[in-house]
Parts: sequence; structure tokens; C-alpha cells
Amino acid sequence: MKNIQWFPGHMTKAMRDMEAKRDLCDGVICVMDARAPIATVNKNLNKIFGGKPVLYVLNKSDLADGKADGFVKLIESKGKYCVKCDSTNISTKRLLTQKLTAMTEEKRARAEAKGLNKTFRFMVAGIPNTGKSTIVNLLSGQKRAKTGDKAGVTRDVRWLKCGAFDLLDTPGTMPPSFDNQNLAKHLAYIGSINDDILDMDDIALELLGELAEQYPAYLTERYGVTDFSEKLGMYEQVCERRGFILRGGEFDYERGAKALIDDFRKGRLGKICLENANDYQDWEF
Ligand SMILES: Nc1nc2c(ncn2[C@@H]2O[C@H](COP(=O)(O)OP(=O)(O)O)[C@@H](O)[C@H]2O)c(=O)[nH]1
Ligand SMILES: [Mg+2]
Repeated sequence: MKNIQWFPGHMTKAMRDMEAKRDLCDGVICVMDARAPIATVNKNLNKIFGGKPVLYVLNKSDLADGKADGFVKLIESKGKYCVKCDSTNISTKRLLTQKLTAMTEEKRARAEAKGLNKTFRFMVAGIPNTGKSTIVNLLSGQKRAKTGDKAGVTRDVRWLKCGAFDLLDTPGTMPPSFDNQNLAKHLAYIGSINDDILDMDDIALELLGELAEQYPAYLTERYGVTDFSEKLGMYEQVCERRGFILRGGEFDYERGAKALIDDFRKGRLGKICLENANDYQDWEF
């Protein structure tokens, strides 16, 4: 399949804006997708974060299965803060607030000793569509930051008051190039890359291949797939099951791809984590 590359110009600007605001921040909230934790951590952001404390948030945990827990353990084993959560659930507000409070405890104690009541600032960073704006809205208790289930909804960089914290919602940023196309595919499946630049036929076929390997039962249950030997055969089975047949009797692949990818993104196939923490023990967070 064609190589996936996506680095629109506004991301360069976003990264520059973030770098300029970094020194104002006490820490960073790095939002990832629990279905693809490695694909959704942008290593390039580490340079921007500098030495600031980072809270890694494995968001969309409601769509992920237990494999995602391996990444929480892995990240914590490297001495970093990590939390897995569903930020569409109001109870997550307390969980995140507790983590941010723990991260700033020492600084707060020092400020209080001097009689200061300090507000701590966090930059909310990550690749597109991981739920950054949703987290900012959850913590602020207001629908201030615009959200949307596609890449590139947030364009500007601004501060929002969230209780004892000030949060900076930022636009999603990608690494300038994907050296690992397998991980790039994961980004395509979850909707972090603009669909307009993707060949959805390719994406559907690749997704079927990965699901057949890791979650074959999901394909059987939803589409009646029993033969996993060929991607195209599975693709046709999806079209057949959904009744996507054109007038001449040909399969309507376009609608099949849309349906499959939509089912995947909305969690209708079942809970999923595409990556395995065991494969990434040496990864530097
Ligand atoms: N299921 C689920 N959806 C979420 C979660 N967090 C965000 N979303 C959805 O993901 C989409 C992208 O969210 P948004 O906050 O705009 O992402 P951003 O691009 O990182 O700012 C929206 O449709 C959100 O409703 C979550 O924890 N679980
Ligand atoms: Mg946003």
C-alpha cells in the first residue's frame, strides 16, 4: 500500500507556539489513544516538553481492552505519571485532578510556605483526535474548547481556567514523518489522520488484516467472516453482510470501507488495543 505521510503546515506553527509557551507551564498532559498507545505518542513532542513533568493519558479507555493496561504499567515502570481514562465520563474529572495535584504537590507546598497561592499551568498536547479538547472541557466544566471526531478541529492555542489549574488546549501535532508505517496505519484507523488524504480501500484492507490476526472473533460476530486467509475475501464478506452490492452485482467497496472503519472507530466491533506493551519495553517515553 501507499506510504502514509501527513504533516500539514499549520502543525509547524502549532509546534512553534507550544515551544514559545512551554516555559510558562508547570507540566504537560500528553493525550494518547488507549487503542494505539505507541502510535499516538508523538516522540517529537518530547523536545518541546523539555524537562517538564508529563502526565501520559491513555484516553478513550472505554474503547480499549485490557491490553492497554500493559502500557500503563510500562509507562509507570519508567517513573512517569500515567492514567487510563474515558474523558466522556464525568467521574474522570476527579481522577485527572488527583493526578495533576500529585504532580504539583511539592511546588504547591513550597509556594504555600511562602504564603503564595499558585495556579499551576499545564499544556495539553498530543496528536489529532485523541481527546485533548474533551479533556480541557471536562476539567473546566465548560464546553469552551471545540471538539469533533476528526483530525484538525482545534487550530489555535489558548489558556482555559480549570479549577486550581490553567490548561492550554493545543492543536494536534504529528511527527514530521512516519518511520514506522505499521504505526501510521493505526493512526489512520482511529481517525487521527485526515481521511481525505487516505486511500480508504487500502485502510479497510489493512484493518481487516490486523483484526483477522488479533481479533478474528469480532469479524465473525459482526460480519460473519469465517475465512481469514485473504483480505479481499473478508472485504467482500463485509459488503455482502451489509448488503452493499451495486446494480451489476459488484461489491460496493466504498460503502463497505466506510462501514467497517466507522464500526471500528465507534467501538461497535468490540474493545480493542492494537499494540502490545511487551513489544515496547525499551520505548523511551
Ligand atoms: N469514546 C470516547 N470518545 C472520546 C473520548 N474523548 C474524546 N472522545 C471523542 O473523540 C473525538 C475527538 O475529541 P477532541 O477532544 O476534539 O480531540 P482533540 O483533537 O484531541 O482535541 C470527539 O468526538 C470526542 O467526543 C473518550 O474518552 N472516549
Ligand atoms: Mg482539539
